Amino acid sequence: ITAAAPGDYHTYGEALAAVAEAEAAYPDLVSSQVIGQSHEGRDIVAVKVSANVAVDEDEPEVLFTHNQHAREHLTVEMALYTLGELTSQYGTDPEITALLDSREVWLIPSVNPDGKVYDQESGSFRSWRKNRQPNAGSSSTGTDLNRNWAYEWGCCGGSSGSPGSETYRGAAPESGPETTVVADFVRGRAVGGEQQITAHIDFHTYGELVLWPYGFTYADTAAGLTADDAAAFEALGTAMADSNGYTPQQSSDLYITDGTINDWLWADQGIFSFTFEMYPTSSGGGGFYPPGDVIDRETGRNREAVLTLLSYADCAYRAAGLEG
Ligand code: 0X9
Ligand code: CA
Ligand code: ZN
Repeated sequence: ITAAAPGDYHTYGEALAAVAEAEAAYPDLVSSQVIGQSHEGRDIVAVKVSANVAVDEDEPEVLFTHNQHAREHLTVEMALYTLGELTSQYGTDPEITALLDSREVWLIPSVNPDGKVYDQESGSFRSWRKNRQPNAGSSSTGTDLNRNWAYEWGCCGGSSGSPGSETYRGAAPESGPETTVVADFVRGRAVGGEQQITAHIDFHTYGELVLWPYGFTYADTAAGLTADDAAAFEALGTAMADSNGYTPQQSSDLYITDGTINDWLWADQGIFSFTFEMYPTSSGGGGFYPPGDVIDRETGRNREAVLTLLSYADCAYRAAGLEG
């Protein structure tokens, strides 16, 4: 397998340019906004895609987050694929047309722009994972944003308190500015006390997995996660995995994590929140840096899974045959 070159993937700047192009080409469908800045001051952008995009309609909202981990560049391509597919197929594909007529989609193509730039800016990739925030009293840089969320932060041996670790949880929950920006955006989607976002995927690489909460405990049910909730997660996660060939499992079955976005979005915000680990599997395929010629195949591979999540955004329990 040929290793990827940094030029095989959109840079942060090129990704923002692609968003701006989509917004210009489809002004009734696409609207982007800067929701805050990274540690180094780069814009973190959220892209809304829906019919009548300028109006906040009373429709279920679905969030897709990408690139919490710097080197997982394929996930940014996934955001651009979804944006391209939804826009180009609206009014042509009946399923996409019906979904954009009844849902509001939010894409955050890069949660960690500083890390992405750092990983990609020199002639060769740096295998960087965390953000680029300095740590007081340490020469090590960076927080693992996916250990920095404010639910059961650092509870359970699923993160590290050492700044040099790849899974450093940060000095406090939401100490990473990028975590706070996205968490504030989510909190801001509550209207009259009701969270409008009902479903979410956080895209990572790699492993070809569909994962759901909790990550902090091996227990199948726990505080805030009833048997009905767990059944809905499993049914919807399995339905999505049936379409892309990934392996579905509770995230703790992979390994214990604490302070992840999935656990916070579910426990604190009541959002059906999944992690997708994209191509490749753990053996072969180029690891974090698959060659650019797999991008179309491996983003398009998730088309049906994304549409399935959108279709159940009115009631995830329906996937398990439950009323909710
Ligand atoms: O460890 C992570 O943050 C994710 N994997 S990655 O290789 N992209 O870093 C997985 C998080 C999902 N949660 C659990 N596995 N508990
Ligand atoms: Ca709408
Ligand atoms: Zn990751």
